[in-house]
Amino acid sequence: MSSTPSPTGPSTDQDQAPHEATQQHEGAPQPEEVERPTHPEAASTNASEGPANIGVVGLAVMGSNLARNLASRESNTVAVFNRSRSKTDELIEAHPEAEFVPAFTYEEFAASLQKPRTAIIMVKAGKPTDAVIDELMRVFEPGDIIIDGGNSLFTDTIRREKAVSEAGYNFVGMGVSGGEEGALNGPSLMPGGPDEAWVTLGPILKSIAAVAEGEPCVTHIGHDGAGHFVKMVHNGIEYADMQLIAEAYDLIRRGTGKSPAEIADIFAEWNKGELESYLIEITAEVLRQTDAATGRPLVDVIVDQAGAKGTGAWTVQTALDLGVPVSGIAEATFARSLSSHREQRDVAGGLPGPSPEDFTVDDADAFIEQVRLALYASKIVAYSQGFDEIRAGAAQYDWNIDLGAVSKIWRGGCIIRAQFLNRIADAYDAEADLPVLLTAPYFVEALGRTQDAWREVVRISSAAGIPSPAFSSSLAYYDGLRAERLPAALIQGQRDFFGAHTYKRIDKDGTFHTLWSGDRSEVEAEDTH
Ligand code: NBP
Repeated sequence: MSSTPSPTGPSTDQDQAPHEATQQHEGAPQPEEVERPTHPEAASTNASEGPANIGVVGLAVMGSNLARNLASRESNTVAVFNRSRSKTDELIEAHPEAEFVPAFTYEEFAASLQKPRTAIIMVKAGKPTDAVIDELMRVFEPGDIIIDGGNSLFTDTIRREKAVSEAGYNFVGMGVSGGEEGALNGPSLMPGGPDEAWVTLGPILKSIAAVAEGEPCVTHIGHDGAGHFVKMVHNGIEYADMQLIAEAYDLIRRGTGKSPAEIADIFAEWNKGELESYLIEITAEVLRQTDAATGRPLVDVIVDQAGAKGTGAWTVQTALDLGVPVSGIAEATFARSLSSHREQRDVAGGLPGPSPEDFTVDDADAFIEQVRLALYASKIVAYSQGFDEIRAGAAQYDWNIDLGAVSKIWRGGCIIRAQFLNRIADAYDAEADLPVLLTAPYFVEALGRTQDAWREVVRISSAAGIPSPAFSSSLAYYDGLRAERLPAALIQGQRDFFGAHTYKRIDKDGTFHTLWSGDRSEVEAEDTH
């Protein structure tokens, strides 16, 4: 398959393994529709078919863990293949209990699978993925199902789906979240692709996905690139959530002088309430960690430059193309970039402004509660913006995405899993076409009770010279959204002045232009907005 250039697959540090999977797949609904042999020996009676109902190509950490997860379900027999033989041998040797069906050529791999052959590719996004698809198309037959479980850019998935389906195969781009631990114990799965593939694939994926409140964390997101699109936005929201948590920590530390270990206790306490989430949970663990070499808090010996693998940037770039303001995700992405420019920060260190070192609050407990409320309000904005982007993407690419179902499959297995996602599911259950998530009654109530504190935290951080880009931008977005009138009117006037871009009037239909360099009278004009 010809390959167009694409960013190398992001993921690892954005989508790292949950340290402790809170939602395992124990009790996952078992496949109902498909009866499969459970052991290699119990091979199909059809001599042209192999014993395995599912195959995995690419046996690095994600592929081998996903293969082990699949093999742990009685309903699955798993064929495995890797480019270099050693990884396959190691997997077979280390996990005899899994009863894998190993293959050492693509031909053997195809022969080991029942029809329709179903194979999940777990290799690097970009050219490696295209190379494996080409190989599978060479040895598979029309009707077989090729699944890309890597972190591919959704537009690549759309391109691949078109090419692969034109050749008669089914192609599914699938987002996999939860890192290596999730792959092994129960990930959140976001498959796209055709309905026909979902019939075969659905029961297999349900057997391995994380389970949240009795429901497997997998749903058929929509056609072609829908699954990878939703995974991309998931990662973007993850950026925003992490930045907000980091800002909350920074403000509390500077304002109250508490140690990282003391702040760990605060986060652990927050994790019992409405902020309960995997990211809050691991924040407490990271803050509590002491560096063995120096005896200092680990967070104090880590270089303050945040890395990124690219999904945040993809989310923002796509949002710009779609015209969706995802300011929280953008600020979080840019905050990482800013942190990484150490050379600029060194030069700019002496710029005038208040010194964060001089900042203390009088009432530490009251301030901590204000920060908690600001975090919750900003988090609502970040998720609302992310869901807006999914809605816009669905409209643009003609995907029928059930936003409530998306929020449900993020409740377990993935990095942004959180109690809070139940509230989002409720909101979309009550109104599937909700135009703005934060206008759902539950969130209106939450924003009502949090916003005084939110404003106060933004005011305090600004006065103290402590950067809080995600808190501040989410508040600005919120106020922009609820404003009856915006200064965009002036911008239209400016655009008309220098570029004759025209404007609409509030009091009559039509499109107008002022003759700025003439007598400044107004004329009706063609719409050039
Ligand atoms: P890698 O991305 O490092 O994939 C390498 C594996 O692909 C190796 O085993 C390699 O074989 C094999 N491979 C095959 Br088969 N054909 C290949 C080819 N033509 N070119 C290059 N490699 C080929 O593995 P990973 O870290 O397990 O990630 C797999 C996918 O899962 C990636 O797309 C990643 O972005 C995604 N993902 C990762 C996470 C995470 O937290 N790590 C989370 C979610 C998604 P070899 O042994 O011969 O080199």
